Amino acid sequence: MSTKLGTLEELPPDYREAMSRVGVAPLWPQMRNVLPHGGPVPVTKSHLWAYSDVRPLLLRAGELTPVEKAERRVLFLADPGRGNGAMQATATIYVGLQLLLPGETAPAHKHTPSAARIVVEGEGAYTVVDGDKLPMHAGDLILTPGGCWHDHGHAGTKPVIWLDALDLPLFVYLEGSYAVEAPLQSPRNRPDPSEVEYRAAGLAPVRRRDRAMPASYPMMRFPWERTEAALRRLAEHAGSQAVELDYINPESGQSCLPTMGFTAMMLRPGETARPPLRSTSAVFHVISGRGTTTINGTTHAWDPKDSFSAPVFAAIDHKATGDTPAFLVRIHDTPLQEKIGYYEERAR
Ligand code: GTQ
Repeated sequence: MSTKLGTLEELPPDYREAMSRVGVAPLWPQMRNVLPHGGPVPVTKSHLWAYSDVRPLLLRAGELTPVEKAERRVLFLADPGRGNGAMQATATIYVGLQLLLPGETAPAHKHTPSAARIVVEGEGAYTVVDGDKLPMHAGDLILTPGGCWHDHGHAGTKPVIWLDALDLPLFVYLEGSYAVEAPLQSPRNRPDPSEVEYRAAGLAPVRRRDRAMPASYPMMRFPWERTEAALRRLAEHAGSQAVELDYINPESGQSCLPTMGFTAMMLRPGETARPPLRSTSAVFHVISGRGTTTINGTTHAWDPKDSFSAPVFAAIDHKATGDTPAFLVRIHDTPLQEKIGYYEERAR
């Protein structure tokens, strides 16, 4: 059933002109572009961004552009499938690497897109989210959900670099992306909820009737130390199963952000992993360890702190090549796709 559809050129010039004049166009010459048979044709092209390439450029931005002139000093990962300067790594995922130098602050704002950060390098930085001061240690996942105030500060002595993941492309597509600014927040003088209320998986604070329900985002910080320990323990009993943990909202059990999903993965030394084809695109960020990932036939060799992208329905094969485990975080859009009744997996 693959009838060849008519083309624009087959139509008489006067008819084509008449259509443009009234602002209409025929569907059939473009039908297969928007509804290809059998599966989508991804625009995203898989790419590896080596930290050793990006880091010096980011540090140079620290010399070239004061934070006051940047608001956020970020180099973003541009999908080669969309041409140079595309502000997205995949269809839905924006990823940037942000530099904050000792003593600098990035002013408070809130915006409609949601963000999460993964700390890549350096100690002493913090993000204040709706008044909670969240320390940033290597590997930590820190949420700044849409509508939450956030500013960044750095009380350490060496540059701090973290990865930002935002659902910015989606909000730009919705024509819904905007920000509001405010002065720096004065943080509460107490540790953030991940250190107090949500110390252990499966335990949540008792709420009295006279107390409001918890915020929709009760826990904004997921310390890497606990994530790695949980993965290592899971690995001891996982057999041939993938060692993976999703970051979730501890009160609702849902994904930690509305559209973006974050999944921590451990690859045991020598392990190969062959996930199903998924309808979600992804950006993988390497926390530690070394390995290779073959995506649709192209092999990326990765080192700690590198990031690489995978288009929708990509055939993915991971392999840990070092003699220690490799830890990665997969950033994806499964929560969005599930909400719109679409998420799909196909066996390989
Ligand atoms: O740190 O708030 O990479 O607003 C892009 C937009 C980071 C941030 C980005 C932002 C931020």
